[in-house]
Amino acid sequence: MKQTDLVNQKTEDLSFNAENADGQRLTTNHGLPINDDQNSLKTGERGGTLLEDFILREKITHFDHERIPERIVHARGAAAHGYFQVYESMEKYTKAHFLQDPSLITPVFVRFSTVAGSRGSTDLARDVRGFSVKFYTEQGVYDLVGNNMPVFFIQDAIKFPDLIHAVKPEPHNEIPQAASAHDTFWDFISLMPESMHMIMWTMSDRAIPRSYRMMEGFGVHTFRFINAEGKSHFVKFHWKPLLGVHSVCWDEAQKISGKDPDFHRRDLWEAIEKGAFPEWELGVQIVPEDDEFKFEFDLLDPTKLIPEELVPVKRIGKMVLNRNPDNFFAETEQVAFHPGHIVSGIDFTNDPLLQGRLFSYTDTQLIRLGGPNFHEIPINRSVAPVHNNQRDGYMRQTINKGSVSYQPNSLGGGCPFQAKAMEGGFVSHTERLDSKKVRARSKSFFDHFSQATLFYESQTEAEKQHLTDALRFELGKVETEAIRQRMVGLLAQVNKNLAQNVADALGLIVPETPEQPMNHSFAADANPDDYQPIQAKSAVKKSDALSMNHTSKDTIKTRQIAALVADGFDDKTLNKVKKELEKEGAMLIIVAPKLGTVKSEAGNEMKVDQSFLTAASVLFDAVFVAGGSKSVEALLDEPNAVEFVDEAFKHCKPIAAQAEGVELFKASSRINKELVKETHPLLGILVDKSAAEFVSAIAQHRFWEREKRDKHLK
Ligand code: HDD
Repeated sequence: MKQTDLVNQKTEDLSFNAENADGQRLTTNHGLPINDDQNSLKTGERGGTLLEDFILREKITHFDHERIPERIVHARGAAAHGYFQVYESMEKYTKAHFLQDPSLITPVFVRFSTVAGSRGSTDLARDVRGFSVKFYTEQGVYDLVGNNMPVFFIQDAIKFPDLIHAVKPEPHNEIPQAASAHDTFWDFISLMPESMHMIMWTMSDRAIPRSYRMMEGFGVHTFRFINAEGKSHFVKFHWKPLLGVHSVCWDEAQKISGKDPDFHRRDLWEAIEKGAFPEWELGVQIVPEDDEFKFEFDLLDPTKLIPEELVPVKRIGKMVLNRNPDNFFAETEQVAFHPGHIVSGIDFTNDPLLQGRLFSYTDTQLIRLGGPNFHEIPINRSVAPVHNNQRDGYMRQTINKGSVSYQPNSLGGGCPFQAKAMEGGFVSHTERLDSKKVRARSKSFFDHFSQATLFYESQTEAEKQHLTDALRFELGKVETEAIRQRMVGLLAQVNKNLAQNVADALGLIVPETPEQPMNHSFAADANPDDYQPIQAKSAVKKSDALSMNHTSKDTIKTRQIAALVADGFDDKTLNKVKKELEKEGAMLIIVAPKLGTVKSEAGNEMKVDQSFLTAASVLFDAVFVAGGSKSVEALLDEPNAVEFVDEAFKHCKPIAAQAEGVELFKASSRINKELVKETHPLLGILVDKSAAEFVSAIAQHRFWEREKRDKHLK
């Protein structure tokens, strides 16, 4: 069966609500055919409109109510349908039905998002990305509501509203949109040492992905797998993209935000439309219960990850996204995720961030979707049968029959009856709890820096440079000097060189003996000395998995390459390159001074895909300049063409030229003439090289070696 033909259970279920107007008459919402939808009912052609006009009223009223509140966080998103299949039965660890049988296909709906911006904001903000997966399993809906970073800013859900108030646009002037580079965010962070590990992630290039299809996903919290014997193992969830993990650079991100604020949304949509279905493997890190206290960090602390060197990630299945939604509002906007939607075989831990989330998500859907029946909205509807005694409420769709809506009952024959555990009935994991009721934080959560240091020190020099520059940018936008100074103090706890490099750019100094960072996560009456951060010794000094440099770089599938041409170009070589790139699953886009067609030096016509007015190098992964003296002459006369190459070079993308095409490189003010003379495959600059060499350069994604470096990036 072809994957495109895969009609899964959920697609069929959604089709019951699908509307198709092909060949149909226009009607009111109540089915009355409409004769005139162009004019309202009036007292004479030039007279007032009549209140009687029910067609006008219905149409305008519906329009007036078309919007629902956007999500308080993760408002901007894009989603797709697909399926998941496990590689081998996981029965040893979990009885979750969808993880037992490799031949079982489980439908999924996946929504990616940014966190801080509103619905209309740019895709390319420096931000965490949401990665939510809804599995429509035969035993009910399971939601894995994660992010593209494995840790979080805060340890306790009670701080979430504070975090979000701090990062959202400032309340007096609603500035800035979709950006953390402002005073309130860094004020909060500078007083929250527990956020430092997450700050390393958000200041890294992970916060500006090349594509949703090239991001990792993480469940963040430690969850539990429960097997048929009731035995529990701790588990951390990972999504590993088969295209590798790749980012853009910050200057590029800012430009893409202007050129195409829908860059990620469009990229996901187009890839699926072209049949290049994005794929991720589901990975798990499994920890036996007996090993709960084996680590120097607490498994319940969401600001910590388990280094893959300590517990390897086992890849247990694959997810493929193969269908775009039919309607953005009905599906992407109305989908309601909830970490509390679990299935038998999966359970929670006492992570205090997770525990708070278990309350928040239902609560938010009640206001966002308007009532308690949001589970009946087609995209949220379970494919497993739903029977219970919950009734009524706004917009109820189900017509429950009979007089019985209570348990126990005899009039309904005791139905719906409770399910035995062996029949899939959910049984909460039994956990021994012998404790006092306290409003407090565990001391095992007090090491705020060692994993931040581990992250920073696991990065390559280029990645450290980008992280340093991101902090310089963000703190450079902060107006209150005391906040910047506090941040430098916190960074000094992570890595002295990092703090020094950031401080230099801000015109600050790192104190010889930095002040003990302030922790504010304790009660008014507590003694602050009892709550100061501790420094644990990390069992791992460097973790390759934390650096994107170690990601897979063996494919150019779906990469977009711009070919710069004008009349008189050499089509023979261009066609060779095009064939080779397309063979590898990439796309060559013809960019020329104007739309229409270009004529090659051999007199052949070629369709132009984009002109220099609509295209920009930031929207591509690599650039090829075709040969042909007339073509190159025309391109040299086109300032946008020279800028195209110049910018692609600046953003460390592979650039290739054939024959006279090299003149465009020479015209660039940035490209060092010496580099062009020699041609440097190691720096991604290719002149008169084979198409195969170009392919392997594109697979490298970026050549950060081109960038100038700061000293002391240790
Ligand atoms: Fe959350 C949405 C991920 C902590 C409260 N969250 C939301 C979405 C994602 C996450 C991906 C978008 C879902 C969608 O696409 O519709 N959130 C996380 C992760 C967290 C996290 C990975 C930490 C590990 N969230 C978190 C906390 C709280 C919330 C601590 C509240 C105490 N999150 C919400 C929310 C949202 C939400 C307000 C907004 C829209 C929605 O739920 O449906 O309830």
